Amino acid sequence: MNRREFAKQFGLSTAALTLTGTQKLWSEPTRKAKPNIVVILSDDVGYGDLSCYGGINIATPNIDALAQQGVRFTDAHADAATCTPSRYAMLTGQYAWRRDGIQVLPGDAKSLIEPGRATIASVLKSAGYATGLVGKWHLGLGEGAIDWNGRIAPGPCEVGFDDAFYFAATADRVPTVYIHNHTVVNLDPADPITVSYSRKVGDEPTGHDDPELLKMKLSEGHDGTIVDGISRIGFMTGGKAARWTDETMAKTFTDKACEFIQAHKDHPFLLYFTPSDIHVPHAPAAQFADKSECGIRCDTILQLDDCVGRVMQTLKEHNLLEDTLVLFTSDNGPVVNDGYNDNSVATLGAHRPAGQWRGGKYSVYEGGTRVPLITCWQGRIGHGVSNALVSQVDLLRSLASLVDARVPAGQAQDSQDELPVLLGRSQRGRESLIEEALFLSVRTDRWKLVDRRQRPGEHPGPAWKAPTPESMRVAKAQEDRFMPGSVDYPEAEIELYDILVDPGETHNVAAQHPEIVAKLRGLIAAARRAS
Ligand code: NG6
Ligand code: CA
Repeated sequence: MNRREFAKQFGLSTAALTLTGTQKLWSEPTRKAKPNIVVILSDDVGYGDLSCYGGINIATPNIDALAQQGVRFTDAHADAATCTPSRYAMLTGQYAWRRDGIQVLPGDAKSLIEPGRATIASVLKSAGYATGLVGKWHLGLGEGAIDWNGRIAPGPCEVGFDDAFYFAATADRVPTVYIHNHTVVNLDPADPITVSYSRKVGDEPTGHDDPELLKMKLSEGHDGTIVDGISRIGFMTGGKAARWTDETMAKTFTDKACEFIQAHKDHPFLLYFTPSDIHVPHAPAAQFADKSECGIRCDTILQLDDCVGRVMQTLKEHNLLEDTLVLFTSDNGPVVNDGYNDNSVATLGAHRPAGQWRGGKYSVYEGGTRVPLITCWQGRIGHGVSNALVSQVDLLRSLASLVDARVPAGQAQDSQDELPVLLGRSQRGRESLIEEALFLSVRTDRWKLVDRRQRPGEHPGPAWKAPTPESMRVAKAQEDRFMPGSVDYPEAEIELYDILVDPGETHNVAAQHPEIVAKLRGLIAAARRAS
């Protein structure tokens, strides 16, 4: 299938962007010298999860409205197939695989972003922006042993956020409490919090010992402390008054996001809004439960869409739509069973979370990192579809360029100024990008190379070993649990796919194109040397 046929089949538009309004961007003074920036980074939302991306049996009218008024990207990438490395790369403009130890963090992990490292927040702050985080953090806190009852630092406020309302890691990890800047919200000093990832603390029931108490059964891991009928990864005790309710989390975060907009409506601001949806545990508010056609996981998509709608409505109410660049994206590809038996697999029906791409979250294939990305700035940028190759690692320099902020020397080494592409003025995206899952891969507009000898980290792990029939069976069974019908299991040491004719990554053509293999492996080697 060539690109045009492929686009036709999957409802993608190959038409050039409508660039009406784009010229005005640079010639007319904006009402504000510096536009507000709202980055909405959703969790585990796949390419096929939104109706504007051709999602089956799902309706996301608010996100679709962004796409109708802005630019919808078909080849946009998170930098990793899991959250922590992906978010690190986006915020710092540095590929996470350059450093050791950047993997999905427990809730008590220490702060990952070193003091002094530039982030989108610190760069925009230096240009006079008010900077806010609302939502999931998952980049570590403190310097080692965190005292949850005292001052929690360093954290988001030490890397550029003026105001941060967040939780530490994921909704399925302890501690299940909100933090505002440096302290746990609603903490009763008489009921102090203790957290451990290595041993049971306190005497509360756990998923392991007391499964009969669960309102949502676990399928893997997640057998620690039961909070609100759902057992989590890790153990906690205390902090009863501070614990969140899963079903109200989306509303709580969206309320905070809207309050931040309102409080800063007269001053340029960056809002980094990171909803927990649609990560597990899937526990939507009653308003959304059972409302979708594809099960509880899809119910959380409806909830996410509603949150996006509320943020846009708040911008509208304050007359800020023409002063605000909004970006919507996701931190990694989709997963269906991520450790809880919530019936998501059985109720999925025809919905295909990763769209036409192979694999999903955790996967080295396109489904792991090819995510929705929409940019919207009413009346200021063109609207249409862009097939340019773009990466979240470029946000830092692109946004710095937009607001004329200085990026400190030696920082954000992997970030490129791709502002014209993000604003729909150019369709010429990146020449290449390196992505990480368990292994590194490299993409150009045409090719994708997976190199199983290259592992993330400063000191890449042991060289790849050829799979045995048994190891392939185990890997395949594991993948199938995450994404029904997945074909993601180890095949060869080097894989090369011609994405334009083989978007599903089914035919490894490495043997036919040794020169392309050498060139792409050379790109990874050169990037590693530049560390
Ligand atoms: C995995 C968890 C998964 C999820 C993921 C992080 C198990 C079996 N699986 O280890 O449920 O929490 O980590 O997701 O415990 S991410 O989107 O933050 O990367
Ligand atoms: Ca994620």
